[in-house]
Amino acid sequence: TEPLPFAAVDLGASSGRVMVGHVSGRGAGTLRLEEVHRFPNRPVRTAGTLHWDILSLYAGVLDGLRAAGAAAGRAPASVGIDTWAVDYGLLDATGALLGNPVHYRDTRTEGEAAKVGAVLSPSALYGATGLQYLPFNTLYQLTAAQGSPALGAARRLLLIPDLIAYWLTGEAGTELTNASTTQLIDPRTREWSRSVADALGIDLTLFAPLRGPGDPAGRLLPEVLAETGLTGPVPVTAVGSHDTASAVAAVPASGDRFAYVATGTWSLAGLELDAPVLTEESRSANFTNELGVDGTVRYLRNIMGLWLLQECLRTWEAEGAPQRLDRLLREAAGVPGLRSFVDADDPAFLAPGGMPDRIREACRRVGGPVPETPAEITRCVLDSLALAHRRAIEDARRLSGRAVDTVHIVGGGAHNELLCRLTADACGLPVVAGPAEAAALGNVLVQARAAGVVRGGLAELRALLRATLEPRRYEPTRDRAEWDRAAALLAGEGGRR
Ligand code: ADP
Ligand code: LRH
Repeated sequence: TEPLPFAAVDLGASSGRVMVGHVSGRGAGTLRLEEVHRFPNRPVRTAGTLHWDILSLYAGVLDGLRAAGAAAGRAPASVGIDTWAVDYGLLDATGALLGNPVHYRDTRTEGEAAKVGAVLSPSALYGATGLQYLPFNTLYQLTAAQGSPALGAARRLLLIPDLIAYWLTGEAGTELTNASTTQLIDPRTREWSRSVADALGIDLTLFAPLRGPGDPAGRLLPEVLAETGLTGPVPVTAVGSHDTASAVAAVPASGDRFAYVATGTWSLAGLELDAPVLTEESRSANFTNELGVDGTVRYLRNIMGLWLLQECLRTWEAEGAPQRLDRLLREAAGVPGLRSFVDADDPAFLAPGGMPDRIREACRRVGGPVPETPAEITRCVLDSLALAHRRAIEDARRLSGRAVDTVHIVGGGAHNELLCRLTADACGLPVVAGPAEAAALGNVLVQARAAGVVRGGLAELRALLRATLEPRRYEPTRDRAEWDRAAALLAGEGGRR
């Protein structure tokens, strides 16, 4: 019963990392997570199109697997891969990649919703797929690409984690949790929606067969073993390959009266349910039903997230006034709260570039004072995110009928004490913050269960997390009047938009 090492490859929009989870099933089980490699994820624009630098990310994965072997003193018992959702690579008949995957923030899908809407009404599409309208859902990327030489030559479409797995193993599959973000899956049957694909002329045979979290996904190829110095065989296991699916699997909640906010580049705020909510009310509130580990549904809203702050930092650095995040957050804690805030769901913030000015402009629209200094802008972003978290959680409760007594914050934003405190205050609920590396932990636990090292459902995996982690707890202040006023003001502004 020595702990076994499981390698989690977790690629986020801001950084990629490879972690080793040491898991044993002794007694109630033990779990220790070790970061062995982290590398930046920098999108690249060429000829007007924003791409992921996929080969650089893959090189980071190989470096990470080598580091995982060195750290554990042996090859991992298995490898699991999770990444951001919706994006894909196309392969030709020989299995070669047809161009760099396009970034979901690229503008090629502008106008696609209207085109698709003329064929399938938004209600029909929501009824069939349960997915929130986001301009970059794979469905719109594919209709935008129709007629392109690359799509014409493509014989396979692999979502990003499946593409990495293909390069590592030579085997192609489509993992279900991530497939549900394509807007081509029916969340009731958890199978492809042929009616939607047929109506839009999308060729479902491009997708490799579906596989689910815990399914075997091949073994590292000899060339990969040689490059990473690992001794085989090393199996690859499908996990919740959508990073948010893995992150929510690792929310250390007990019972079901919890909401979560997975905060990184995005804030994904909502509930874990047993069945999708496909009502018209849910559609107009822009709630999504993504598929989770163990037959669950993630009922949530995408909120612009810490992207707002990441982009401000990038702008300030480019302007020659770089800011340190820790100092900025300390200063922001001293700025009076709720003076200026914006609608953090506003699609106007989706594209990169010029974020401080776009935030100031949005503040003018709401009508409050315009934040000037980096600390004021940071405070505005965090107040706005807290308001958006509150609105998403309130809407999710109302639309699903589920009671909530705790909000769990996981992902990189769990390190941000001010954001956690403001979210507790805005929601009027206790916030439990951590783990920050929830996606990697969910990835590791699903592998360890598939290997028979730990047993049980999500409740048992979460009990193991609670036994081994020390999350921080933030109690809400009693006075919510200011938050109520700000929320009402924003609701008015949303109505005018
Ligand atoms: P992604 O997976 O989308 O790349 P992460 O979950 O890694 O994102 O979260 C990254 C974000 O977390 C950063 O942009 C930053 O705002 C926040 N973050 C990470 N570490 C800290 C920290 N020590 N203090 C405050 N915020 C942090
Ligand atoms: C978070 C995430 C989110 C998706 C977005 C594209 O990393 O996977 O769940 O909506 O990226």
